[in-house]
Amino acid sequence: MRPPTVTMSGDGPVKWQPEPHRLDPRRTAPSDVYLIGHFGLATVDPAGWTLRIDGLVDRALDLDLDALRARPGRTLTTLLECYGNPLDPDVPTRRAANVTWRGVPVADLLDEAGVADGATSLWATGCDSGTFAGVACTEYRKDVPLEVARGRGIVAHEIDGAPLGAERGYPARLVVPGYFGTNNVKWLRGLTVSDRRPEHLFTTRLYLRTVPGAGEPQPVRDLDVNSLITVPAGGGVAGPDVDVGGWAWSAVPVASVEVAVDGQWAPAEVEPPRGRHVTWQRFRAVRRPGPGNHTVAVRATDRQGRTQPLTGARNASHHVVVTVR
Ligand SMILES: Nc1nc2c(c(=O)[nH]1)N[C@H]1C(S)=C(S)[C@@H](COP(=O)(O)O)O[C@H]1N2
Ligand SMILES: [Mo]
Repeated sequence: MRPPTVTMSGDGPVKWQPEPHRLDPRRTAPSDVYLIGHFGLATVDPAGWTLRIDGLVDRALDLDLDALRARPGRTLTTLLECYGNPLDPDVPTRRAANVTWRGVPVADLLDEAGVADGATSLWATGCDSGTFAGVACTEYRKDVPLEVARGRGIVAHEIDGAPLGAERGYPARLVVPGYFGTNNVKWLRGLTVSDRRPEHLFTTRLYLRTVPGAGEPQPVRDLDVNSLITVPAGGGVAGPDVDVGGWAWSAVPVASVEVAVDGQWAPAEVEPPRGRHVTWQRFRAVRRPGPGNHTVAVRATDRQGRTQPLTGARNASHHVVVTVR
């Protein structure tokens, strides 16, 4: 197989995100979905592109885009959230979106290839390459536990009913609902079944963290508990009532949300979880803080009892400053 023609955008990492108030609709418009490319953005010529499924399989598969699209697809809506800059992992970046994807279940592709006994890991490789943190890489690569990829992963080729754009990972990307964005490999060219984790900048050197109860740092996978204020946008508000709203989410359902005005926390209303995959839950609170400047903050607690920290963490409480007239 000849490699596909890939053109990199060229000026190093790409990062873009919308203002939080643009995330108020339940489903994020594709043009409001934040954008990350460690090496820049890749443009892949579909003519020479295939998705190769290989490694510990009975028969390797090479699927071109028509073959992928011809397979039975599944549509799902789930949360996409960036872990943040892996070189600065405690800084909140608040890059999140709720996205509808369509693609082919990883399970169907694995069944067709036939997975050998003893396989535990699925390596996902992108077409992009370049230098990140001073390290030259011949590809972007991540690995996910085989059973998780089989249980809920899809190889997505559509976003919101249209082909993925180049910025979103065209021709195809891996989507693993409930896992941080970094695992959702764009410009996907390979899925390799293995019995071990791959050594790579983005698997064993970056995107690791210490978790309670585990000695070794663990790869960042399951989403943290987190939330975002989408209204008010900050700045001036009419008052006297201030409507506060936005989204809360976690790898498990969110149990409660609190909203604070000037440090006084009180419960907010939060809708029940919906859907089969991790998605965000709307919260709402009405406060009457009186004229003047006020800090409005949110924090969520999930069903595992995890609460967002107020400061010093990637998922620290989000706040806006409003002036009530
Ligand atoms: N091939 C490839 N896939 C990638 C990345 C990348 O740099 N290269 N960045 C990852 C990160 S860190 C995130 S948060 C998501 C962002 O997806 P989006 O740009 O479609 O929002 O893509 C992931 N997949
Ligand atoms: Mo990310």
